[in-house]
Amino acid sequence: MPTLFDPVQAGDLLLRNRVVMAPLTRNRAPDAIPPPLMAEYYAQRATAGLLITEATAISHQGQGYADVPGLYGTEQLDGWKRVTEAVHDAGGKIVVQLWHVGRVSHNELQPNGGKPVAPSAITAKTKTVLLRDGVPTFVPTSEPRALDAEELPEIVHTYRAAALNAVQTAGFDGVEIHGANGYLLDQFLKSGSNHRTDDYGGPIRNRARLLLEATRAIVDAIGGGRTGIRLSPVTPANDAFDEHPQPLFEYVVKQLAKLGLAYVHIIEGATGGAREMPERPFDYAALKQAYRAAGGKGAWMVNNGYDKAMAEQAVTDGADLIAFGKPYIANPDLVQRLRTDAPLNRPDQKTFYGGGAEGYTDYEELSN
Ligand code: 8OZ
Repeated sequence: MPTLFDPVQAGDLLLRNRVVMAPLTRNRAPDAIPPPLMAEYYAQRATAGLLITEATAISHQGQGYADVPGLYGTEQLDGWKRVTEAVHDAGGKIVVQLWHVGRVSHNELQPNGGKPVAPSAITAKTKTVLLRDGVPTFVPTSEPRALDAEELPEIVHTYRAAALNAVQTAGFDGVEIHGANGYLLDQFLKSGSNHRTDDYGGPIRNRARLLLEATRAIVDAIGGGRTGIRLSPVTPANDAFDEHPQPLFEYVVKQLAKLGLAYVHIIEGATGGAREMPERPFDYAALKQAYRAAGGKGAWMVNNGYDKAMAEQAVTDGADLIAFGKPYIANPDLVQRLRTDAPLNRPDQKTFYGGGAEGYTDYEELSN
């Protein structure tokens, strides 16, 4: 029986253990450019089997928050190159999370101050963060406009271009498609945010179309073995809601099973919150079974509130990878701490979003 600390193959990626650093938004990239400090931050955590970067915008239109990084400009790519080199020098593997926020944005962050885009013109009941006089400030998201069907091929193309840039220019080992947490692809998937009447709305196969088109385009460009995807069937994050998530997500993973992905990454329950929501039940074992029965060979990655005991149990139950979020903010050497049952540093909420080195690169490592 493998343990959390044994190597595992995820598509083309041979990972040295099953501990993954989950994507964590940290808002420390002014002008969407990863600064040198970010290279230090990720390199400190390079003993993870896999690092997944913070969500990274594939286009200006895909931006939704102050000081989050992008992957569409030369300086952004140069900044990421510094990150991937530092991680590789430290012996780690790193993929970038490809992000289009859709309606979770604000006019002030959009090209020419325009409306954010969405499947339908329905404002998300959620907030984003803008800088007001340099101070990160929560503000309600703006009213979006519904995308024309004619605009969707361009968005698919943008995902493809970002994946190519990620691998060829920025030096990433692969990409993770952000299909979770109420952002664009999840907005299309779910009935609460998608009221379209064209080929991209209505029945499940239509609502899943954009996510699958984007995934196929990326797989075509960089190979399935370097492509992962993150899904959150029942999270309420960013006003996400679907009436029938079980058949929706079983359909999605059955289609993904044909694409030879490196991994499928599932957020169980409410992102960063409750794993069980009585009002939103979901059968995760059935989801995995649907993927495997359809021929899916990718690594199965689980996330949300795991500690060592839960992670070991999940590996015993057949999960291939466990993604840790908040523990990775405060414990750059999380793998060693888990291995030796050392106590964990506690993350400081005040420095999660924005700022500099404090609460970012200054968490203590165990002395060897
Ligand atoms: C926290 C703050 C802002 C964005 C996600 C990208 O939930 C995020 C995010 C998280 O996936």
